[in-house]
Amino acid sequence: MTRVITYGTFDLLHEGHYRLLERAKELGDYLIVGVTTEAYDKARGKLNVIDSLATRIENVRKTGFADEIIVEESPGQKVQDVKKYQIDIFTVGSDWTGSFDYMKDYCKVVYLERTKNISSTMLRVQNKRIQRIGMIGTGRIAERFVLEVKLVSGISAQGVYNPHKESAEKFAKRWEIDSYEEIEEMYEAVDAVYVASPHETHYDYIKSALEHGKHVLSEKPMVLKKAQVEELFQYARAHKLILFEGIKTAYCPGFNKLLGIACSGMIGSVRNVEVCFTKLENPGHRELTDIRYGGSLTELGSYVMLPILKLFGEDYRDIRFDAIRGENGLDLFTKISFCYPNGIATATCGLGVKSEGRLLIAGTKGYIIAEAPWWKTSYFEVHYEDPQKVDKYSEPFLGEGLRYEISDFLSMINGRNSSEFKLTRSESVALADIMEQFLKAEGRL
Ligand code: C2G
Repeated sequence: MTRVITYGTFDLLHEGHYRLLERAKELGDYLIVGVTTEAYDKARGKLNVIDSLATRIENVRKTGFADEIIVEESPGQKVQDVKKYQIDIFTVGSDWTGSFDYMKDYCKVVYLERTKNISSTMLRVQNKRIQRIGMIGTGRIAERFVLEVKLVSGISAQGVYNPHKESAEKFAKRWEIDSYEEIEEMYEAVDAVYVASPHETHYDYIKSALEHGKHVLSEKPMVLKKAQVEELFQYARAHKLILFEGIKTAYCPGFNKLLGIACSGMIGSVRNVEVCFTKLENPGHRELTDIRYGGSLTELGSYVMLPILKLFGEDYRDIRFDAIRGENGLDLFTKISFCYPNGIATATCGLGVKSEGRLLIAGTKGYIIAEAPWWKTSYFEVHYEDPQKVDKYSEPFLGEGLRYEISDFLSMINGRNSSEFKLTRSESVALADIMEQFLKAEGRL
């Protein structure tokens, strides 16, 4: 008798899960299914699991494929289970290919092909609780995105579009999703769209996705002109669609904790914010060769301006840009100085000059300091006049951190707007406005 085991969360059980269980059962005579506990999913960074453990177990039971259902509570459990239940084959979907090769010391390991797309018929039956997202763009950020989507329950990466057909096909093959030759094909297959194409193409893609009735999560900077961002938000609102700018820092738990403390009075009234983020970029990359839309500010400006807008607001009295430019005129190192009625701030970013990345918030009673990578906030300190007194705060930042924004985007689609304050529409408008002012001053717009 061949004994097979597989594991999963099996939240909002869909046909991908069903097909996996069906084929797992066919691999042998006796199938054991391990269903993850809430605590284990939390520990491994899976967000937004909706069904309770009891419901998920019941749904697996109802498929009729499991001969036995167990609960998975910790990372080391799989090896123990294989020994305990005398397992011959461990199987899991191909989205995990390679991750469980260590199990080969204990039993045979089979990666079953992941189900690429989830059909609309199934979703109708389920009351459409799973959002299928299509991606525009196949760059580095799109790769991170596709990995992180996997860790948010209730959303599934369906496919990818890139006008360069070959890039789309290559990407789709690598990540086991569909690729579309025509963008219209993608719109038909998805509920939401992730825009990760070059900056200057965002506006047209966002507009067309909204016009096709799709919710949109756009990479930052969403759009480089104030009037365009206002127009898109207006359209989205009028058509009851979510338009969301993906600045990952804004949604990460550590950063929100930091903002909470900055506003709590612990450091008194905030009077000065100094933010810096530099990332030396390969001179051959688009960021340093696209002489119209490249450069430090368009690339990193959203991150460094975020804490300032969050803490001081959008009504600055004065703004000033200083930049060090490369031979092609692009800004390699840029400083924005803000004057507010009750405070001052500088946002510094660089692709061609390295500096110490930090976020420093000074108040009338003390200051907060978060060192690089503060944009993935996981640790910060609060200091006071008395140097002996230091309060230390930490908060996990999981993986690439995109899962937080994806989870908040999903909540908004599902009608829960409690995350909207993390990056408001007017903050997105202010960001676009500042980028536009800079690009105009540089003679690039
Ligand atoms: N799956 C699939 N096709 C999909 C979605 C999921 O074949 N479109 C498979 C996954 O590869 C996995 C199983 O269905 O084998 C359960 O998926 P999830 O519930 O998302 O659980 P997962 O996070 O993959 O848990 O210890 C837990 C396991 O490591 C895997």
